[in-house]
Amino acid sequence: MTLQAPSFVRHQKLIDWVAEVAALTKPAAIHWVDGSEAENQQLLAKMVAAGTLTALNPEKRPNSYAAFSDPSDVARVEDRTFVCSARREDAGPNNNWMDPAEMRGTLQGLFDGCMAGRTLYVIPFSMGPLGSPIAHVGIELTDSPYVVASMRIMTRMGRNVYEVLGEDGPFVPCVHSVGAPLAAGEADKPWPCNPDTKYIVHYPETREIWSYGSGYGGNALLGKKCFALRIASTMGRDQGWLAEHMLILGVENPQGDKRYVAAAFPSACGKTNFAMLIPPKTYDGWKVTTVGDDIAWIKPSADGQLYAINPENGYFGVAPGTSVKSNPNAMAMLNEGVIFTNVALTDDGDVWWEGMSKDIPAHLTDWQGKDWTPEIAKETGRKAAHPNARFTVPAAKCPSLDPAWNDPAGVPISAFIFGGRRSSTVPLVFEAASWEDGVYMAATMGSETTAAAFGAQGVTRRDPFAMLPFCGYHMGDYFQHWLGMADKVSKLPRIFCVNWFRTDADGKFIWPGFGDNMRVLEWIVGRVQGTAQAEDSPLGKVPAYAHLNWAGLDGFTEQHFQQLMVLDEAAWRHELAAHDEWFAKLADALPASLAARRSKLAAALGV
Ligand code: SAT
Ligand code: MN
Repeated sequence: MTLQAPSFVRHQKLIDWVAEVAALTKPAAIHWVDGSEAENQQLLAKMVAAGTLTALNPEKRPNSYAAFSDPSDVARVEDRTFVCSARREDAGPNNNWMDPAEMRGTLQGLFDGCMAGRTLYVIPFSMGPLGSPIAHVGIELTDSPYVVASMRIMTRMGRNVYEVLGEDGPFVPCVHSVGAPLAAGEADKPWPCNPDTKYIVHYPETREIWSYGSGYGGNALLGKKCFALRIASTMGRDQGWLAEHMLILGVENPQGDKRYVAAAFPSACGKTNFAMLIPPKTYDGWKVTTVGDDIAWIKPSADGQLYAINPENGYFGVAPGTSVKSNPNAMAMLNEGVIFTNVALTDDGDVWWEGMSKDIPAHLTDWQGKDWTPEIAKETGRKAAHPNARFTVPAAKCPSLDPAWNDPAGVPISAFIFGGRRSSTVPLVFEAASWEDGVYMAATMGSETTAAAFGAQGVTRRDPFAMLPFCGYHMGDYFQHWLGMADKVSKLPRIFCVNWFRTDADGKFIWPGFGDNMRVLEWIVGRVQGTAQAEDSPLGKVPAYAHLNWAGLDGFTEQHFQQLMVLDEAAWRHELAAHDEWFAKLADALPASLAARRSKLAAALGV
């Protein structure tokens, strides 16, 4: 094994750190990833030979692959995710905490020799456009070639990152192992991982990430939730900016007035679909463009506005439910050059998942390699694709990609939108009367659990700012940080709340959703531009029926609209009690102004 770094790496501290991790993990080889196409092809071929990847039929889906994970390794593991700040109270009630010294001891034991028989890959990556003042660099050390190929899509990855780093530039060190060392001569598994032991660990003070035992998604692609949200949120707290679980989209009206909005939704609330929305036919001359679908880094600029970048370079989207109806742009970008994980395979070497098409194939190989037919599904309830099956695809392939998506300066944000999945209580849309009111609504946001999520269905959980699993410090301090942004920028974005998921007495969605969300978006940007009308409500400003554009929407009446907007007294009494329960968990860290806002809201609602 050679420790010799290639000539394009001139950063001695980085070279020393790689040597240190290699001495601990004892890999068979070290590969300094350069990000080239030739290297990528070699890795892909190696994974096909190892059975990790299945090459799809090139006539159906060129340059595309399917991976199938171990059944123990299919999603983020929140109960195995830790924030190890020096003080327990800094991690807050929203994180699992362990003493950093104790955790380092545990991990030292686990990482000792954990890469035996494997290659240690050194991945240089930039979250955000290279050299952007909003971007930050990370280095991930991993023993998974699947992670290398995925990081090449999801981040700006390759040797030019070393030019940004120079000889002593800052980077976030990320160490990842699948936790499955190989004895001499031992055959590898197609999806190596550690079924019994998983740790996803963050040290916020030293800005380090250590991940053990999983090869899947946010557990292993450490630039995503671990760095871009948990570590970056603490960097934002210390440096005066925001790292958020938000999509970013552009809306341009026929007059050419263009605005950008950032929107936070919990999982399974249609974030990727909203980011790639195609307006209804009657919206001639309107354009919706995509900057990002999952994460936003937002910094104050000299002109008094907040500017956002998408720190990612690709989409790691949920496949099930993605169709030409729900997201035609996503379907178009999945035509080639995609890595799919845990989808089903058709008999002619293509992919399929639940909700992809009305016609259900007569026979499939499911994500676990078993025969699947509609009859088997009916009998056993077995899904062809795992509910958390994913596609990994470069952002550049998105047909609605915004021209400024790669702009190092970012895009100016005019509005923040917060939304959860609520079958009752929360109206289709409202505008907060002030920054503080908006922070209150985001801080108390709830969402109903879905069949895809672990636990009981239809239970409303608080998921403030859609950041509950991703805020790397005490949620009460995070709320205070948001409140404090009001002093950092002169042109604050407006704050809006939406709910696409209200249901009628039969449990059916009242709002048509998807492209028709444009009608709500038009009102939101109209409010920002000063052209859209509104009336007062206890929650803030709301549209009357006549204030929205209904052209071309058949079968949706004023009565439906009123059903979506009604404030039910009993439901809101219940809702405020849930806010109280959640706020009680934050104890002393709850900002006083949010507690005060709660009383004002109760009075306004008359509950
Ligand atoms: O697995 S990821 O964290 O990357 C995706 C998600 O859970 O939203
Ligand atoms: Mn997400």
